[in-house]
Amino acid sequence: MSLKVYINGRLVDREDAKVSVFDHGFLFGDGIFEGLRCYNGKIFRLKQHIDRLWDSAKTLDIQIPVSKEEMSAAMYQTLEANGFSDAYIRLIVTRGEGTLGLDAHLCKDPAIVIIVQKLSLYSADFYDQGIKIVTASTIRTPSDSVNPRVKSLNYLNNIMAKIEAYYAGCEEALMLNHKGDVAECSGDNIFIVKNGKLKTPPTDACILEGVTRNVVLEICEELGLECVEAAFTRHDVYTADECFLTGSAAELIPVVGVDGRVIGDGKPGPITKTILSAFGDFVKKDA
Ligand code: PXG
Repeated sequence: MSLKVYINGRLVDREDAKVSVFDHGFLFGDGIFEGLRCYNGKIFRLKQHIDRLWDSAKTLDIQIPVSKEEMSAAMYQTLEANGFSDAYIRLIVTRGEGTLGLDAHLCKDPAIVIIVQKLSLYSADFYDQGIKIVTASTIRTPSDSVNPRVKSLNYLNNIMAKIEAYYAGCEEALMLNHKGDVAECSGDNIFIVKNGKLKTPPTDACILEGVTRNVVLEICEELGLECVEAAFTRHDVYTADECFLTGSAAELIPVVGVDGRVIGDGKPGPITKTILSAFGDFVKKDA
């Protein structure tokens, strides 16, 4: 059976899932998206993803043509049409068809696309042994440009950083902000651990406020682990005891090397493992 893709209220076969070349999402990256997970038939942190999508739309002045409830129902409908109870969901809203010019107000009908997929981003080895990352020369856009808190379709900055990681033989790229502080990775948020305490960059450090990041903050509170949202630099990453990344696709992945330096003893640390296992429990409990 061919994969069914949702486009503007219709479920179509993958081969027929097409949008107009005049769509500003295609012409300019003018749109927004979310990457969600469905575990055991329930979309994880659905409200947080939907709220973030609506916030992104507000800033970009895109009028989403359905209600939050309708959008949620459309995702469940797409999962059901494909018989998936565990899946990765890509939800996309573009500004819709317009002219070749930049005028956003000529785009009258924002388009909604939902793609569901079976997914595991990194191999099991990476979760057991950790990944290596490298600092990219491409920085996050400052918040007075398109704010990185907007999950827009324009991911070229992140893609450039990921290309740098590829050529450096690393799995992810560490991105700094315009102040030189650590922001996040190309598609994941970052946490470091030092002397039993966790740290992650604050939301004003030019990061996407990750849903998984926020779940980890909750888990730390539940487990009585101290975790602060505070600015830090690469020095803090180099000298950390442990480091890990978070994202809906990757969930939680240990980092054991950065810019050629070994983090801690070069193996996923105890706090990372504790949170990784708590995350698994959290997902099951929530699902
Ligand atoms: N930062 C950025 C820049 C992201 O794009 C995250 C953090 C994690 O956010 P959530 O809400 O998922 O915890 C993301 C996630 C990929 C990929 O291939 C990642 C994302 C989107 C598309 C692809 O790793 N976004």
